[in-house]
Amino acid sequence: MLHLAALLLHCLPLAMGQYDICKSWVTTDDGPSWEFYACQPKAMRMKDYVTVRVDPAGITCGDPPERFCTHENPYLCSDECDASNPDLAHPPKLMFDSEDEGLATYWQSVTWRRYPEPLLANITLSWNKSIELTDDIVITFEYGRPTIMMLEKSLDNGRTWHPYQYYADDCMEAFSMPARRVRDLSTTSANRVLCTEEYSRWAGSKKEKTVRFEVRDRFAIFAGPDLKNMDNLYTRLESAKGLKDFFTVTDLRMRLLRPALGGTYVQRENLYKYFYAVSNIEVTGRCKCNLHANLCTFKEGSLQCECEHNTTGQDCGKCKKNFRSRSWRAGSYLPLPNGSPNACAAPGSAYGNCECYGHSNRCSYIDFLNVVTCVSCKHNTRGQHCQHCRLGFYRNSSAELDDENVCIECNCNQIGSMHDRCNETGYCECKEGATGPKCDDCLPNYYWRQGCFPNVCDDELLLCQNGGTCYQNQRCICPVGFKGVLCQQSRCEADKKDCDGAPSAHGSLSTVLLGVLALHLRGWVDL
Ligand SMILES: *[C@@H]1O[C@H](CO)[C@@H](O)[C@H](O)[C@H]1NC(C)=O
Ligand SMILES: *[C@@H]1O[C@H](CO)[C@@H](O)[C@H](O)[C@H]1NC(C)=O
Ligand SMILES: *[C@@H]1O[C@H](CO)[C@@H](O)[C@H](O)[C@H]1NC(C)=O
Ligand SMILES: *[C@@H]1O[C@H](CO)[C@@H](O)[C@H](O)[C@H]1NC(C)=O
Ligand SMILES: *[C@@H]1O[C@H](CO)[C@@H](O)[C@H](O)[C@H]1NC(C)=O
Ligand SMILES: [Ca+2]
Repeated sequence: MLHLAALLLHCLPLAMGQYDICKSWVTTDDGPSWEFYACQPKAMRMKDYVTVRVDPAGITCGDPPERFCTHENPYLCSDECDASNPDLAHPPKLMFDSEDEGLATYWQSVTWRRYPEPLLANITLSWNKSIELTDDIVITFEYGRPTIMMLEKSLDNGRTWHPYQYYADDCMEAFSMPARRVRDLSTTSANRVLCTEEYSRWAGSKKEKTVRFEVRDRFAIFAGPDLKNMDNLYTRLESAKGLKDFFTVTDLRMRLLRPALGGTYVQRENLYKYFYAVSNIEVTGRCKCNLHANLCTFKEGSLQCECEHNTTGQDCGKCKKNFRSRSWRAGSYLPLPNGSPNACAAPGSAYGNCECYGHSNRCSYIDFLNVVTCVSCKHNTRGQHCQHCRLGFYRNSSAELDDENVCIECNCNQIGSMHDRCNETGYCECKEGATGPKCDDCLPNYYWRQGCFPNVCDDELLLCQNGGTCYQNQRCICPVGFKGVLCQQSRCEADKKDCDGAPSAHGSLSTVLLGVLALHLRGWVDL
């Protein structure tokens, strides 16, 4: 079987499908060897791998059992939802089953019996895996599409959410946004989040059932109407910032904000015809494997890329152990048509095990020490294996040795610290009076003035004399007639006679204090 696979790989023309294979066994002048290509898994029906959650609790109909009507037949309310009867229940899983012979199975909400309180429901789809959308998201509503809804997405397994598209029969009224159509977007606005009125207007509940998130129309901006020019799309996906991420999701959420009304007004006397019913949610996409895998399998409840190119991780987002002689990189669609694998590499064979943790891709042999050492370590690392942090940096304890963020700058305050080095937890060594991890604070009784200086005066330690008052612990404000740092000296200009007399009783103390102060004040008195 393996032989056959190898043979097939060898024989299959590359043109069969773009980026379909990760490697092939080729014969060159130097003999046969593997050649590597950028590769990606096939697109799949992602609804088969999804976990769904519907909020709030109690929004699914049937507990207690409830009757409902339809817009077509508002006074013949014979339909019943009963969660305890499998034939009459409408649980969330019916949005993802395969429909037999046209008989729609659907999730259904409770009716709008609490009107005018809004009827709100969230349907959250989670994959626990990054997915790249390759076709439209299509949501099918039985009994009418919502008049207001919103699509949100997450890229980090539901930790943060972002608007993806707004839907309303009146965008201005519902979201204060002008109505736009995806078809009217241009190459520079292909990843714009917009509000559309195309899927919310009443057209009879049987006729128009679908709400779309138009992936194809956005692709067509680059690839042309029939998506014939995929090369152009792939080129743009590599070069336009944020474009790839725009089509990438780990989770999707439909926020249903107002049901179909079947007319302009809500008929209060018959609220049993207002509810949501979703029969299908189609999401077509491929696992995001960073162009390092062409297979994605469902294992232990989650999708996982089968990584090639000596990469590993759920998305092939890092290099395998012992293949870290250069930093990990995603594969690239460019140059066309086969792209670049950007494979992780084992340390060069010439230098047995020169491990640089991905911070250098060069090793050198130092003759007189008889060691092989990494050259030009990047990411602020140093050492034979780039395993230490440069001076002025410290080890990031939450990062692996091969992480680009492994070394964090000490950032010692230049004035407050002795030097720009810090200890293993990022603490700098402070000069006298300074404190704090970066030495940018002062100890009590010191104040900051381009460094920490002791207080000149305060209410406890050093009092201003002769009725002077302490100003911001920095200087004494002296009463008329006195001067000096502590107001210890009387002014004599007014009455020369006094100056000829003996110094005041406090003279000797003042002199001592002045001496102490002079030491501390040198730094700022003349500033
Ligand atoms: C739906 O989700 C949004 C966040 O995406 C949240 O603010 C809102 O309260 C949720 N609504 C319901 C009905 O759970
Ligand atoms: C998500 O996927 C990861 C990696 O496959 C797995 O370790 C984790 O248990 C999964 N989490 C959930 C909630 O399924
Ligand atoms: C990955 O490592 C294996 C050895 O385990 C090697 O044979 C193969 O060529 C490597 N692949 C790439 C793409 O470097
Ligand atoms: C430490 O490393 C982690 C993991 O890479 C990173 O998320 C974090 O930002 C790093 N911390 C700093 C301060 O750079
Ligand atoms: C770093 O210095 C701080 C403050 O002096 C100290 O609390 C901490 O224990 C030191 N860390 C190490 C690893 O020495
Ligand atoms: Ca169904």
